Amino acid sequence: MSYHPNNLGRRRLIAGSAGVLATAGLGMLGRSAWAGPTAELPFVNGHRNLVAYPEKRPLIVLTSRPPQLETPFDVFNDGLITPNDAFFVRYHNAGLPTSIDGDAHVIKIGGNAAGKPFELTVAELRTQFKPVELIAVNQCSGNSRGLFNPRVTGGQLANGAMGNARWVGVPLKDVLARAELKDTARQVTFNGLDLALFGGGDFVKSLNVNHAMDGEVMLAYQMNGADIPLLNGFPVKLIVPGYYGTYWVKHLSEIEVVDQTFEGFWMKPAYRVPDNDCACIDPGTTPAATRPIGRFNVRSFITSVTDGARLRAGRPMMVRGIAFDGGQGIREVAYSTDGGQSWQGARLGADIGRYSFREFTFGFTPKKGGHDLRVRAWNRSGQSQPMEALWQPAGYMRNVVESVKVTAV
Ligand SMILES: Nc1nc2c(c(=O)[nH]1)N[C@H]1C(S)=C(S)[C@@H](COP(=O)(O)O)O[C@H]1N2
Ligand SMILES: [Mo]
Repeated sequence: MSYHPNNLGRRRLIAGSAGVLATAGLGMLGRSAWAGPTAELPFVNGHRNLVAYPEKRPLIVLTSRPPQLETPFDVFNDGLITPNDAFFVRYHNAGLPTSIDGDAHVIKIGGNAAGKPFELTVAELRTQFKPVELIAVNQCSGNSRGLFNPRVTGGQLANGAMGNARWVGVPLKDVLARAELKDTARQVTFNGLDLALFGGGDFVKSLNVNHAMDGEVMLAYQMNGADIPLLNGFPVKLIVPGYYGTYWVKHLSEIEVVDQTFEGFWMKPAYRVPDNDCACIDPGTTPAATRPIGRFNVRSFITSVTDGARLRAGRPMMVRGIAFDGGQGIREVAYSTDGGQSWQGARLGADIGRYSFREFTFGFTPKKGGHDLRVRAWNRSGQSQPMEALWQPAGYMRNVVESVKVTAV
């Protein structure tokens, strides 16, 4: 049986036999059976292969088993919403589900602090609850890790492990209400269908119960008006607005309300940051204490001009980019064309939600010679981006003011 990129009802079947993915790995399939156009893309760390996986256009392959795919950065100049087929993919474990019936898929809700455990199919999730819609950025904690200096281990990502989508689903709060939480409830844990085949532990994440009940955390079953692509978590994915992607559990199958702080491997020791204001340390030192990674810090990127570009001297141009933060919303973006010596205000585009990318533009007429373009954003509580890169051992949370060097000829 072959793979069909179009809707098969609500079923996703990406391999003829369930064993194919497990034995061959998605990456191999991406390259052989379903290889789309492949190409090479210049990358800050050298060249990376572009490969088309199921339901995806050619994306930058970091690892094929498990699949880790990065969005080529020019996609972010096409619009504020990241198309489903261009959205980055990140998995920790190789045991991906290969066939899921999207309507019959069951989410189990229980745990020692749930008074009334129950099960819910995705069909019931769609029909028995009132849907909500939210535009929100998903960004991997390690987005831009490959730019760390000194270098750190882990996926050597450039800036494409992020994306902005319109999510439709049901507030987690409404689903948890049916479970009749006990007073002892402290955290809620989330597990998906993918399995650890080679150790490392099943990927399970947790949120404090008040966060889980905030009304914004969502069980999404739609992404940009379509079913969520399999590699992004079909048929249901946890949306944690403003928080790093690690909490956005895919193929969600188990929710447990528990009376303790959950400390499974992917909460501790993994995905923690130094417990201080900058979430950073000096290279070579050890943090005094750590905490689970939380909200996005403020970031901004020029998208219409790439580092190393050659521009036409004397010709007026419009420079465009995007900014976002952990949910306060972007208040201001400033730009510099002289490496940060002088700054002016950029024009902000429409506000389509405080968890979304926000567009900015500014006019620039380059004189002959080199220019160092920089942008810096502030959110509504005055938080901004550092001028010098901060460092931490896991390569999380880079948000330095980036430099785009161009030459006008
Ligand atoms: N089931 C499952 N969900 C997961 C993960 C995973 O390995 N398994 N990785 C998380 C991490 S670290 C990130 S960055 C996001 C990436 O979401 P995406 O692949 O849809 O872009 O998924 C999160 N949800
Ligand atoms: Mo991530």
